[in-house]
Amino acid sequence: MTSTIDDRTEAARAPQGRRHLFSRALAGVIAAGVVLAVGELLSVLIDQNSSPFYAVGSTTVDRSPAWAREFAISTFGTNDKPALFVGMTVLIAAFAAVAGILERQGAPFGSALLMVLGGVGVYAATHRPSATWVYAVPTLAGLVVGIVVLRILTVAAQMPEGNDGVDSRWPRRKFLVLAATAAAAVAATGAAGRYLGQRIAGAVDNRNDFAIPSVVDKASPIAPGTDIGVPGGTSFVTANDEFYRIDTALRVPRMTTDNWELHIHGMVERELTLTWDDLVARTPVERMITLTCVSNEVGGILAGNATWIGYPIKNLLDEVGVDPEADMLLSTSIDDFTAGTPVEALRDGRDAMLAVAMNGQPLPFEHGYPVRQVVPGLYGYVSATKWVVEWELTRFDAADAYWTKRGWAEKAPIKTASRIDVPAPFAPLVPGPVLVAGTAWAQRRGIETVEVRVDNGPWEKATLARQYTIDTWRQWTWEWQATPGLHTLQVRATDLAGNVQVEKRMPPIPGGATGWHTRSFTVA
Ligand SMILES: Nc1nc2c(c(=O)[nH]1)N[C@H]1C(S)=C(S)[C@@H](COP(=O)(O)O)O[C@H]1N2
Ligand SMILES: [Mo]
Repeated sequence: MTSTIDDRTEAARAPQGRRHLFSRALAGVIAAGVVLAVGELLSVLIDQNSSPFYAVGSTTVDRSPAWAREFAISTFGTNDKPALFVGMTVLIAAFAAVAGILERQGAPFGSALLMVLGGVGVYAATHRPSATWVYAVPTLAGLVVGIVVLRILTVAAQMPEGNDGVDSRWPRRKFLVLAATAAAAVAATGAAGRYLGQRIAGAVDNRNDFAIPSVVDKASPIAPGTDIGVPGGTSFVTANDEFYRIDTALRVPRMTTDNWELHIHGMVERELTLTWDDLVARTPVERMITLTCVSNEVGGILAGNATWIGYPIKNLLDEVGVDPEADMLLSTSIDDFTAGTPVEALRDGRDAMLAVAMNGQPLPFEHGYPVRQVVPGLYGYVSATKWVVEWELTRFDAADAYWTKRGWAEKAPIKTASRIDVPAPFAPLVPGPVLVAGTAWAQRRGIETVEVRVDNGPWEKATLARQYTIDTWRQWTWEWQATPGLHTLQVRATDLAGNVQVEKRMPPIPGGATGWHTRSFTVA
């Protein structure tokens, strides 16, 4: 079948060969795209975990060791998911291009390679939590269509070109037409899959129709002097669309209040399954609480403060009657993330709640719609389960939660922390008074003092904004008489329990980073 090419002179063969190589590679990439798109479309009918692309991505996330998560978060921040998708796409495209180049009419090496790729998809899909053999169907069907496409494109790419100038244009044009058709099909199928997925859930409408529960036990108003509004500083309340997002969900679960239920079981006197109506029949409270991620580096931005409306967890625990031997509430989300929270922390009087509203809005899908946990004083991974659907009362010596299995600490109270927000890094400064400002937090303990020092000089007390509660962060300012040259500013906080922020630089694993936030400035 390559005889036509072999008949040519050396001179004619070179560009021809390169073009064929490109066409073949493209054919492989398109075929792989078809596998994924068809898989995606069919997964809509089964479960998003049965989509090959999603399943492989989620498996990668779940099987990543602790250092890989820290690398991803410290390198890409909250863009860790797009980064994973881009990485996967590049890898799959490279693999598929090789498959396309290897494919021959009589020797389907490329098809074999696609099957290997498909095998990875089938493996990932059928090994997702709660998967059955049906989860293999989208990938397998995609594989069949993808291989057919690869065969057709390979034949088209190998069409002998006529010796006269007119005919020789046809095979290439035909290939281009086929390629364009396949690409359009890929795009259309992918889009249809995504669209259908969202529509079927009906979640967007459900959220739009959501009625915020009315609350009697409201959060106290923000007194003057709490949010001092330094230009460029961190605002006291974090807007929902600016609130940091950290989770393992490659696709945000789109639940509705209709399909939400919380099943409470384990070491309890009475099992209980709460529907949405059951939940909202209870009495909600409104509180302002600052959340913090254990992966937050010293000076990092993985913390946010919001007003939450929710149902006290303590009341629900009282309802089911917790066995005195149970010391852990293992909460599970719809996508099988788990957190282990000390029962003690849920009953000691702090405002631990099943939250349903955030800053006067229904929870954004990214932040757990329709129900998530909010527990003051504990890092999110041990307490803040979003899309929560199951509670098991158990023991720390009997169960391990998602991140604990991967090397993080079993219990994780938030560490006393402070950071410099203003001036921004590399801000051009001139000698004279410079307003330095920032935030400090020590949820459950509260901030007592914040101190700043320049070039390792004596610590000087910053001016604190009014403390809202011990469960929220606190703003501070300090006036610096800047002199020309390069200077290093450092900040540390002391909480109301007398703990000085730990100086020693430690990474986030296993229980949260420590160290004093440092920023250098050139004053000219
Ligand atoms: N379902 C689910 N809930 C989760 C997580 C997750 O991966 N899945 N991550 C936790 C972590 S590590 C943190 S820090 C908080 C972050 O909440 P946010 O994204 O609303 O800021 O959610 C917690 N709840
Ligand atoms: Mo986190």
